[in-house]
Amino acid sequence: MNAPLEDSLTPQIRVEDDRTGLSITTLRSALADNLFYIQGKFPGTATKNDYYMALAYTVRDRLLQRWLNTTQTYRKNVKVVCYLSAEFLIGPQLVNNLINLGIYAKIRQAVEESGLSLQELIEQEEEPGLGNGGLGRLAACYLDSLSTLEIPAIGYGIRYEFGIFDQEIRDGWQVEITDKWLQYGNPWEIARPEEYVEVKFGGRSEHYYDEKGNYRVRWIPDRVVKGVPYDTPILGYQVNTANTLRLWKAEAIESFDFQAFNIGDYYGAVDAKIVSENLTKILYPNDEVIQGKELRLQQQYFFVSCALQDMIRLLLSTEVSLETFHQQFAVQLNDTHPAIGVAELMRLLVDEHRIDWDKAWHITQNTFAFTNHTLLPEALEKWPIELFGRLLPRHLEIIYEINQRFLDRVRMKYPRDLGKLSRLSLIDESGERYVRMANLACVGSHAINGVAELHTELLKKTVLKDFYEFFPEKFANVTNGVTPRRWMVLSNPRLTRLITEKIGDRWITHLDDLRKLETLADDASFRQQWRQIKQETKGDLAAYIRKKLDIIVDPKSLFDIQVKRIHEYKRQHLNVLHVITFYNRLKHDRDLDITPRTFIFGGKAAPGYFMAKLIIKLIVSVANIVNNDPDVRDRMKVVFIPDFNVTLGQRIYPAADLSEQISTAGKEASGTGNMKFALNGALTIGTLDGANVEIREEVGAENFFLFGLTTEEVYGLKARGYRPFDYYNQNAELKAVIDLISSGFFSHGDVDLFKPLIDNLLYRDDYMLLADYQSYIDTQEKVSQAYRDRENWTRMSILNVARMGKFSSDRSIREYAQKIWKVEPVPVELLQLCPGGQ
Ligand code: GL9
Repeated sequence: MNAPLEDSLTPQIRVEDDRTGLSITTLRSALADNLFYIQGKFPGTATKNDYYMALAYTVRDRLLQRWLNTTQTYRKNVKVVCYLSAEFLIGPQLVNNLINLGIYAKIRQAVEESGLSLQELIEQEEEPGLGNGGLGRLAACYLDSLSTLEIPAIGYGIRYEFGIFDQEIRDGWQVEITDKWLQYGNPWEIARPEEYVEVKFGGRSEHYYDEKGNYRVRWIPDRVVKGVPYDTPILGYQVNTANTLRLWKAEAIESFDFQAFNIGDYYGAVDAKIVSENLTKILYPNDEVIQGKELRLQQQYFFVSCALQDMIRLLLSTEVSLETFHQQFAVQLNDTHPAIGVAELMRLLVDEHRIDWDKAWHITQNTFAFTNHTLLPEALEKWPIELFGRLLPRHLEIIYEINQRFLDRVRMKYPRDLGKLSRLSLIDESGERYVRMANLACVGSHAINGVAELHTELLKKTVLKDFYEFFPEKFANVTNGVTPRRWMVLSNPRLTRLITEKIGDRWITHLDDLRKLETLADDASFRQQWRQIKQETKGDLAAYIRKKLDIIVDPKSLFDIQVKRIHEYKRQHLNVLHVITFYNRLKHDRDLDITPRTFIFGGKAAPGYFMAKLIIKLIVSVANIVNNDPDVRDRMKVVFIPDFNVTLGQRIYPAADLSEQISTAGKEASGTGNMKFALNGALTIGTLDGANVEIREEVGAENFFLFGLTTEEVYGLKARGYRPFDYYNQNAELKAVIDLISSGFFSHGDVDLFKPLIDNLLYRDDYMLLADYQSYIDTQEKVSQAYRDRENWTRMSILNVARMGKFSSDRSIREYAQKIWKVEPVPVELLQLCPGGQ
């Protein structure tokens, strides 16, 4: 593969030495030095990983200048965005940094002249899987855009020792393997042990009068954990800004628990260390619905407290009054996971810094803004009062106080409306009592946003209806976006080169420029090049599939791809119903003139989500039958690609012809995979859900394959009484598909294996697959017909890409900056050069 782009950034460093120089000679010698002095290896004994590490350090050296200068700039009274997220799915760093530094081509030359293959070294990198899916990846795209737009920002999160599990498929079932991403070292992070903070847990609060007779509260914890920050630079695209992703690791405090309680008890002392360090050991692998586990609440509080203490320290180091906190920081809550921050900031301001309640509340409300990421009602986070009070006794008191003051206002506005009161309360008292984190986030923030237009509208009408009626001015929409650097320049170098040849490279930071491709859609030779590139990229994916799975797929067939977390609402099993329908049609008419397809699936299931795991088993079982049936050979293949992650996404999105975005209308908040596919020239088959609605609006209805019920129709049908069995009974082709699964045809005669799935579809079908089946099948037939007219398909593909400008995360971040954070770009100058520089 060639360089995604020619290097264009001239370094402003005057002394060319091993650490900063960019000549090929210097880069080669830096690589050799790092191999020797950092990895401690001679070339003869060095492993591929040693070379990868040496290269990574060579690159890191070359971005430190920008990173340190950025940090300096932010000490000077500028408003900083703090993005609080339990997940950051940043993906591999090497290539991204090469591209953003503009040194990809040079490094490739230096590496190759050293007798190595850059591609091989790139493949050595373990991606930090510190997220589950869309929500964590969105946080990473936003960090990229914040830096590229030169907006001062810090991402705060958790340095999980084990990220999202690696997925293996054994006998068709998902098996989870521990993700030991740190085992060979992480060259991109720098630990800052001297900047540790202490986080308390448990115990009780003590109310007292201070020396001046003021009423005070202090928290006497029964456990203290140390939070140690690890920093990763997030370099913007060809700018000097390199913001910081600061992730916290929990460690034991030796002086506590240790000496005082365990004199002579060595094992007990080590126990304390283990208990503390367990806090940041593992990422919870659940998507959407997170169960109320105590360790999870500990994780949330831990990183949020670390972050807020860090901000306060930063601010106090500049001699600015703490009362300006909200003017110095805009803190975004990525879902309710960090919502405890509202109570924690109040505690820090009131208890520890002695600011009075009203002033502290003003600061708090003006600091926080809250993004909701899901409409699934079962996903609303709540914590049993007993658990909450045991872990965070002072925060529970603060939450009661916030609630009392808030409910007083509610009573003023709605006298005698007890329903309102109980729905808005921060405490759920309908049965066992719970703290409601979404309510805390709404009350403690000045802005609340959904992640796509439809989603925001539905929030206002459903899960946050009462809050919308009470605080309409707080609500806004910010439609999600994805970074074109990773999701085009890095992952699709061929298309990047073609587009840049035609319209220049400004589109990389101003994605609306892609509009200039519209007229080229009518240019036959451009279409030929476009097709050629898609063909080659599909060839690469076909080679990967053959190597990893020993399945031969035809790159000339239509690549129909669904990759995302496995979830019933995302309806991978609706896709399977189409696969089997397609298969049955071929079997019944062997001469059927069908458009050959390769059906590709990928995605992880939450380890405890039985139905999702059964859906994977179904996909793999269908694949095994279909791929070994000579009757359909050359006309269809089914592939489940294991271990879908960022790295694999980079291979897969660019190779798609058709993007499957088929969730039940009203369930997917936005989706971001839908954007990555379309940006890379896939056409979408989709429902009117999440950001699909806006994608269709942008690309034009004629360039989008729409099917299925609308949200209103879904609600209406549910209200009238949905009877999935009737659809089964009345649709012969659907019945044949379901009966084939039930018969054991895909399960070696085992008629029980898929029964839970089938029974669910026939008698419940919460996600209305059967209601949408016929519409989906008919639309898939249109897709097949459209693909036969390759010229027109290419036209539609080009127009899709040309009209994707809106879905850059740069646009999303600009909206957050203007509407919510009130922040401006602060360009970084490379004033203070590195030691040795002049
Ligand atoms: C999600 C939504 O389900 C997606 O529709 C949305 O695009 C992203 C980002 O806003 O957030 N919310 C959520 O909990 N997840 C999402 O993907 N789940 C995971 O991240 C696994």
